Amino acid sequence: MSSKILIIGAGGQIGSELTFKLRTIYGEENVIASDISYNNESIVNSGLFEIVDAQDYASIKICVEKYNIDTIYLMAAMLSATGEKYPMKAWDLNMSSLFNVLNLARAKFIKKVFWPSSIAVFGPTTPVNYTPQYTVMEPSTVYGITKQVGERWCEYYFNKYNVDVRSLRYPGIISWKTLPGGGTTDYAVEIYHEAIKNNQYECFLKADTELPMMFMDDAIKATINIMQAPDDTIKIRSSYNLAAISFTPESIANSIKQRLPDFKITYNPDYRQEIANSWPKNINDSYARQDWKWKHDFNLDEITEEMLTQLSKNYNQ
Ligand code: VAH
Repeated sequence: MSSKILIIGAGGQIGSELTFKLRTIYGEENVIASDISYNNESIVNSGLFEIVDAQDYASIKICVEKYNIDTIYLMAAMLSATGEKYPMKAWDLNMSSLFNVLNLARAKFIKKVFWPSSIAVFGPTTPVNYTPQYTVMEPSTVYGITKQVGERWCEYYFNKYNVDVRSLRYPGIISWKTLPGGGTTDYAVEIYHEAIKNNQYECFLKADTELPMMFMDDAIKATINIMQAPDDTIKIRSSYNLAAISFTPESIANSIKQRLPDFKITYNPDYRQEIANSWPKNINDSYARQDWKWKHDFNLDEITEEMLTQLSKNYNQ
């Protein structure tokens, strides 16, 4: 019998694309999208949708029982930049939503959980190059703290209550279908929109700020892969390092200039520079590649080609 899946936070950047992908794999009747609002009309109007408050255990449980859900992808969170503006809201949302879903699994209302962590779990004392799976982790953002603590709780619920929770430390993710919100890596999405609209972009990070990044298609592939992997191949129940490429604002601008020679980038670093400075430049994801055969597909120029092609259509250019 097919899985019955609930995506919490389906209106967001990753949640929306995950919803469409899961619908093609498991069938529309087996995938329920949910969010706190009806804002993402493409999600609301394209399949089963429910209003679910990730911070309200009863709200999630009602939906789980209504559709006989067995798997939850918890994609609702407050990201790094917004989290620094509203630290206690970020803590409350990111932690209460995780506990709600883990406790539903502990109580056997559901069988399986996906929960996204992030390279934001690493901090300024973490080795920045080829950052290993196991290393010093002193995150300096609230978002990073919630992800570090969340990883500890995921591993605890697996060891103590045998909850099948699986997790990935996502890098910055680039996509064109749904705008990201409140992230430090969002510049790598904004730059393509501005290139198409105005042929110029003022970047809020310095030119040489190297960060781990990934195209959305790779992030969705990794998420599906880890959730479909046989139980005995998942050796890490905190969260797996996950990597594809790393680049700087300067290198993404140079990639764009190969298609748009007159594109201009300027730099005006803001508070998000300090956040980016606390994160690794690139990630060692050898455990994911070894345990459940992860491999990425998209390099920077392929991402640029796809982003500019799709956004040109969206802006009717
Ligand atoms: C953020 N996009 O910028 C997220 C991500 C690695 C960064 O977790 O906050």
